[in-house]
Amino acid sequence: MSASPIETKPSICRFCHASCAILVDIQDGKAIEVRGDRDNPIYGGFTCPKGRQLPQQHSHPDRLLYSMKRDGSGNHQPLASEQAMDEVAAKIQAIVQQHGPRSVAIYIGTYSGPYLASIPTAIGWLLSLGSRMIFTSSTIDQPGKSIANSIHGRWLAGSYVYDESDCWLGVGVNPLVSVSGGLSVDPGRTVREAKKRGQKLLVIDPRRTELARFADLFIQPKPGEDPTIIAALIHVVIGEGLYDQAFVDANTQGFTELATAVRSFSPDYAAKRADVSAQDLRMAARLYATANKAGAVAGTGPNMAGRGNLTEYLILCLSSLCGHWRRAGEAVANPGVMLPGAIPVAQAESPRKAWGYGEKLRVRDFTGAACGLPTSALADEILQEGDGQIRALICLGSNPIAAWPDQLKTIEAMKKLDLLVCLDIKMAATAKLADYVIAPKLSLEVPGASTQIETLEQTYVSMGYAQAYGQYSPALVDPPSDSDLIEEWEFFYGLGQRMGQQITLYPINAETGMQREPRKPIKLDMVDKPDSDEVLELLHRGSRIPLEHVKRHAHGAVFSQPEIEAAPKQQGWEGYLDLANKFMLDELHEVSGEPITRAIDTPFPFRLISRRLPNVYNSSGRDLHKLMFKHRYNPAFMHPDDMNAYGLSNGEVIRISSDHASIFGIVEEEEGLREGVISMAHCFGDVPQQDQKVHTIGSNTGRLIPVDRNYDPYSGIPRMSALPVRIERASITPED
Ligand SMILES: Nc1nc2c(c(=O)[nH]1)N[C@H]1C(S)=C(S)[C@@H](COP(=O)(O)OP(=O)(O)OC[C@H]3O[C@@H](n4cnc5c(=O)[nH]c(N)nc54)[C@H](O)[C@@H]3O)O[C@H]1N2
Ligand SMILES: Nc1nc2c(c(=O)[nH]1)N[C@H]1C(S)=C(S)[C@@H](COP(=O)(O)OP(=O)(O)OC[C@H]3O[C@@H](n4cnc5c(=O)[nH]c(N)nc54)[C@H](O)[C@@H]3O)O[C@H]1N2
Ligand code: SF4
Ligand SMILES: [Mo]
Repeated sequence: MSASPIETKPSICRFCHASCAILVDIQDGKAIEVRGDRDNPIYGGFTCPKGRQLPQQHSHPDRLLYSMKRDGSGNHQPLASEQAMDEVAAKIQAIVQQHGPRSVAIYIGTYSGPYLASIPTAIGWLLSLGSRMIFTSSTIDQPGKSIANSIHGRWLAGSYVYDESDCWLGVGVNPLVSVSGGLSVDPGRTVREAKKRGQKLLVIDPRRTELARFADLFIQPKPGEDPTIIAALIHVVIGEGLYDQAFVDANTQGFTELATAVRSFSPDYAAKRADVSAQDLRMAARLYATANKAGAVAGTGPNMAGRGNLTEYLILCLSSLCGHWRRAGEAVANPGVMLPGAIPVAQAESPRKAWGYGEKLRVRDFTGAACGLPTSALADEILQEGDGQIRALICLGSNPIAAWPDQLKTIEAMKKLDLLVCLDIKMAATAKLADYVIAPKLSLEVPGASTQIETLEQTYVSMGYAQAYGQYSPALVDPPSDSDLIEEWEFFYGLGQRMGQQITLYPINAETGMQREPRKPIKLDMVDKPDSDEVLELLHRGSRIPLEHVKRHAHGAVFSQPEIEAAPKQQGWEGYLDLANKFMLDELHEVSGEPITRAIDTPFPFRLISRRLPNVYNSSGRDLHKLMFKHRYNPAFMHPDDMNAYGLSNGEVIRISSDHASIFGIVEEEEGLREGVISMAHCFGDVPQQDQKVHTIGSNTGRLIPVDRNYDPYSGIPRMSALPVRIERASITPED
């Protein structure tokens, strides 16, 4: 029998947020190979190993083909998706009747992003139920960004993206691995092209990262010292008169207070404290301030290492001092494709309140905040009995047991729930404890669009596309035969239908980025169910380029005409950017009062820092053999001198202990690390009963992190990087 022909179709990779343009070979209705699409105008054929494993992900033997229900003995049995929705709806109704809508919460994680209808439908459903208990992974990621954006104010002509900047400052961000931080389109090529143009790249990271190898200036500080370092840069910019006086006078408030607040952060002081060179700090400040166009991005490291709001706030202040915002008469990078049309104006929208509103939590005095409700408090909100206790949790493309800080508390909380529902493609650590696991379709089985990266502009400074780029992909393949899969949005829609609800899809509120035309909320037809393409159309209503135009370009396109320039400030406009938020300057004052310490002199002589690995995406990818060919665990990377001091060699098992818990780690040397630092990826391992399998499943760094100490008062994020730990040799025989 001859093989059936192979058909090749363009699409969008949705293994991670980066939305790379791909070509998919399809045979007998199945994806068999994925590669980069060279005909795409911006991605130009780039993919990473994860994306190329999409076919294996789709046909993985462990992939759930049916929704599952936990029986009395804790085992899961398949059930029809309609039946699952009937039962979950009935259970939620009963819980709401007895305990009120607030007892129902959702936790939205990374795999909600690629499916554009997921988040709006989930949120629309919950709000219509009367609950505002919406938690996302953003508050255990880079919550400092949303807080800082709010209290600093927004520049309505937007920021400069990497591709147009003459100088770029990356603080604890590693786009060459994370495809994040404003470099989501073929980051390697983007960096090389910028270097060719003469861009000055400044990198601050305790690890000589893949990005740092391209840096003109690499500063390798002690972890957790970013506020001090950025304050020192501001000290130099002000002290040497390098700031943009006209911009500061016209658009900011608080210059004098900021200048006073950074006075004690001289380069010499910061250098001593962070253990870097004072001359490098001066040089970094000069390069950044004197650039024509510049951008600065902090990543997860500094947001997790304590005082993340302050780091992010000081970075915004630094950019505002230097006037590094898009000016009147300059063309915007992306007038908008899936986003509404830009109406950029070179003026500031004044600061907003960043916390102290909305829902009040019962633990640690948390309230609603610009970053959303603190996910780090969710386990306690579930565990703490009494009025307001959360009893039902729906996890949307998320995995609390792998991802949340304080893993042991998280496990306890998941077990305590009256109802735990996970929408997951496999029996992940959290799904294994769920009452219901809803099995979704995977990316190549559903339509999608490149909207995710474009929309980043509205939350994160200096992110989004550098061009008016857009792509749409139809569903390319059918789900495996003999399966019963639904899309995530259909699950929430199904609950809404059963519970007699009206679901409304709300547009996101831009907190940064340039001003754009507003979008309207959309009421879903709850009688005549729309199909996924119709929902996509609805979600893109008001986009500058109608989705149907984007659809005409199967390989994606750049829609740049007409060029849009930032308008000058309106007469009498009074909006301003705040350089002197009281809470932030008080916190900076606290920093200046801290003693300069050496970790080595304490019972916890190492600092455990966060990092990402190229071939996994948080807890996804670990089960794909081609991605984990070297090892299936998350190595504990250490400096060779530290390993020598402990007599350790590659592959040896150590016990890593914080003042909260212990985990195993498998040592691997990395020359590019600072001494005294252990660098380890998150979202590995499983429940403690599986700890001995460290060689095949790795271990969970989240277990080492307490949530009720050293936490941020607004976002709740505890110290998840720069965590004090000690190590000792351990012995474990590898299991298979
Ligand atoms: N210690 C420590 N902890 C961390 C971090 C750290 O650096 N250090 N990083 C934090 C960050 S930045 C984040 S964003 C969070 C991540 O937090 P989460 O989003 O909660 O964790 P993920 O592992 O990304 O969970 C994704 C889940 O979605 C499932 N999945 C995969 N594909 C699909 C799909 O197509 N559809 C659906 N419905 N599900 C799918 C996966 O099997 C997995 O269970 O972790 C945080 N936790
Ligand atoms: N391949 C891959 N890509 C991913 C992910 C993945 O798991 N794998 N996860 C995705 C997610 S959810 C997110 S949020 C993004 C995150 O994207 P990034 O923020 O770029 O994440 P990382 O690559 O971990 O880079 C963080 C850097 O912070 C440094 N660091 C740690 N502590 C400190 C500190 O105290 N100060 C300073 N200055 N630096 C510090 C680390 O050494 C590391 O180089 O990546 C996304 N992309
Ligand atoms: S970077 Fe992300 S979107 Fe691009 S190929 Fe890799 S996994 Fe897919
Ligand atoms: Mo993240």
